[in-house]
Amino acid sequence: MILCVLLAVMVAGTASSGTLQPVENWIQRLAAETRERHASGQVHIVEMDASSVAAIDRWPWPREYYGHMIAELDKAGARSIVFDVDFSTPSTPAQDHALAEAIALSRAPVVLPIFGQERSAADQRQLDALPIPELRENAALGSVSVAPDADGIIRNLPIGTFNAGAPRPSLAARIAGVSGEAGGYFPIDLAIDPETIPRHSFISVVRGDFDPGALRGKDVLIGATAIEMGDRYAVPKHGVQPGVVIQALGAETLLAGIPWRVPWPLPLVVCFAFSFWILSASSIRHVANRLALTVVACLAILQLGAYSLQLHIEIAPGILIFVAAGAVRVAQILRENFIRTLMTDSDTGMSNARAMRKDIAQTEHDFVVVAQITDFEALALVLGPDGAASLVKQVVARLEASGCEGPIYRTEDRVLAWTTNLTLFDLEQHLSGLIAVMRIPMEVKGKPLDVSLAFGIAGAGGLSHARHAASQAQRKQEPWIYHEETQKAAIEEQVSLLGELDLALERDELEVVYQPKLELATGRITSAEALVRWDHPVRGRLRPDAFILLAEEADRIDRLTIFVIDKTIDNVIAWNGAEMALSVAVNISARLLASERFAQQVEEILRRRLVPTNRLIFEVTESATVKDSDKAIAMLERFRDLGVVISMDDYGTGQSTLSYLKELPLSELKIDRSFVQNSHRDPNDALLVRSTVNLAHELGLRVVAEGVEDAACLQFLRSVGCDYAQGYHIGKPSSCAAFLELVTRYQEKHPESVPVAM
Ligand code: G
Ligand code: G
Ligand code: MN
Repeated sequence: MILCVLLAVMVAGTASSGTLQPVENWIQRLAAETRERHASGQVHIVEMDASSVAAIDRWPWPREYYGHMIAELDKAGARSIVFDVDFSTPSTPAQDHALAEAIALSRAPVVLPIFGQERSAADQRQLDALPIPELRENAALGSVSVAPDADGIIRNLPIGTFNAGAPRPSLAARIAGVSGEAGGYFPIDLAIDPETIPRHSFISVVRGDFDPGALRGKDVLIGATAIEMGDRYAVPKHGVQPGVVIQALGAETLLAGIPWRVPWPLPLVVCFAFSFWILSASSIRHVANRLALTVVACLAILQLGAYSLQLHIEIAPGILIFVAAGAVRVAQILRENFIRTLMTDSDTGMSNARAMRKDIAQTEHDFVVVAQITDFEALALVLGPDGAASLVKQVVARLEASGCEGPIYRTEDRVLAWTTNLTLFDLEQHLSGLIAVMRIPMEVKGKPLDVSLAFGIAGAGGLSHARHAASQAQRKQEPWIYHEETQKAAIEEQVSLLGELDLALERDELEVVYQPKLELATGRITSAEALVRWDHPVRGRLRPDAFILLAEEADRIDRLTIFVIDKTIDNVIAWNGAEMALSVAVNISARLLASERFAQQVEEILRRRLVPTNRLIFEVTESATVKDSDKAIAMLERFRDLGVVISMDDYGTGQSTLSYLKELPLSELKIDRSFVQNSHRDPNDALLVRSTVNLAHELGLRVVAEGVEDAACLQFLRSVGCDYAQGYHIGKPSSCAAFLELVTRYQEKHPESVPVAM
């Protein structure tokens, strides 16, 4: 809006200073080039041409010749007889008299010229030249003054002028019989072809050698066309023309009606309104189209106006505002494009760090999250540039599919970043979800790839802090790290959560749910995994990854685990009493394997409660046993001696070899769900699952596959001889009652199965 007004003011300023006149002239001339009109034939020219000059052979011509001319024309019935010949000085009295008499005798009105000119180069006062008194006695007077433009070209003729103290109509106005204001000008209609104005040679007319019928009722203009007589002016389109022809063109113009000049401010205002349309174009092509359309429309209106309404529209400022608007818009678009390129990662088309810095300065958010792709450089080397880009896009797609709302930026080759308004607590949940999702291998260019992310979290606007935190996380092999200040906030949240966890443990607010394990040989559910849940009064039902880590770090994990074990034992004993021989697995955190206090608590419980042997399973992870190997093994052996079955959880995600596992007092191996889930369709996973089952059997271990999500997967596991299956396909973690219902349902389906012996 402001731009438009500014443009309009600038254009108007230029236009009123007259600077645009050459442009206006050029456009008008261009428009006139394509307009053609025949003269009406009402105006005839009698040329004082070269052959007349040759025939009369004297200069000035004796005035009786003009007298003869008047007589001949009058006889032929001319409507008016108009001279563009200078009679301002006397010739011989006889000659002057002869002409004066002819004028007096003529029935058709005779018009003689009057013109003003500067006295001399030094004295610019106007000197008026009138016909001598004797001649003007019976003649009308018409002004033949012309006013060429600054460039010496005649574009306008006067309607009338002030000469000798009185307003005088111009010759053209006299012929056309129009009246107007002295000092007013009208534009010559350049469409009229001067060649179509009928002409007669002076000498032939004087000799009576012409067709009198052709001149009946016509207006006849007499003037010099012979080159030696000078009196020539330049007009647009038609070049240099004799003065008389220009007068005739003027007369023809006025005969069609007085041209109406539309001064530039009006078209400028109209164009101003339309310039918004150009300024709102969205691409350079649109600008070009709209500009072309508007300019063509201007020219069309110009032409149409000139043709049908004799309008002379001053269009240049209007067109200029279109051109200016177009230029401004193109400049804007180029600038926007440039900025967009600056803000775009060229490999992926994603927004880059520059874009993010700009955006996050303007949008409300609580935290900046950075995800660094581990070993990106190595992956990029293997995949090539386009492979690397497609890898990044896949990672982004996963992030988005896992609920990363808001735009994700690629701030560096291996770095993705976004902002979030989640609380730190919810953010951590989200990030653990993302880490889990990333465990599923990607496929780029047909190659399966393991991609992992390290996260950095910082407060609002802290892109580089988050970035730094992410690279620390990668170095320290932690899932995420906070930038210091954010850390404080995170700790505060955790401290309050910890207090609540203590309270929940005290008030018995934690619940244990059971996920069934299906024994493939019998088709029965013979076991379950106990998974803890916390119904938080504000945050709703919390899954263990929301608080297990906290419990571990705040040294509450033993208390929590003992709680779970206690609940589990309650159930196992109750089920046993109901003739249901079900075993239950409890997850044991790594650090508990180093806790003497925990071991004693377990011993105490098992001594106190009569748990059938082998009904309680402890699931431990590889990393738990690797850390302080000897101590962990000793601890596990202690548990085994108490009648607890030891199971290796999440097998496949760590580094340990099966031969190392031989050292451990294991009875069971759980293959991690990231391998199981796709084992029936991914040959690599299939190979891993099959060979693990075989080797585990050789070591005397039974094998549990976790994460079984469909029947095809279950079928595959049967085919490779896997012992147990656990996963959503069989049953989700559910309450004790729901779990028992499921157990019963499976038992009814397979009643003939052998009883479980464990
Ligand atoms: O299905 P669920 O979201 O409950 O399990 C998430 C993770 O939490 C699993 O890896 C599981 O091993 C762990 N987990 C569940 N319950 C307990 C528990 O009582 N103690 C420990 N240490 N980990 C648990
Ligand atoms: O690490 P652990 O094995 O203790 O983990 C058990 C976790 O696996 C729980 O979070 C449980 O909800 C989840 N889980 C169990 N079955 C399936 C399954 O079929 N698919 C997926 N995606 N997760 C499962
Ligand atoms: Mn487990």
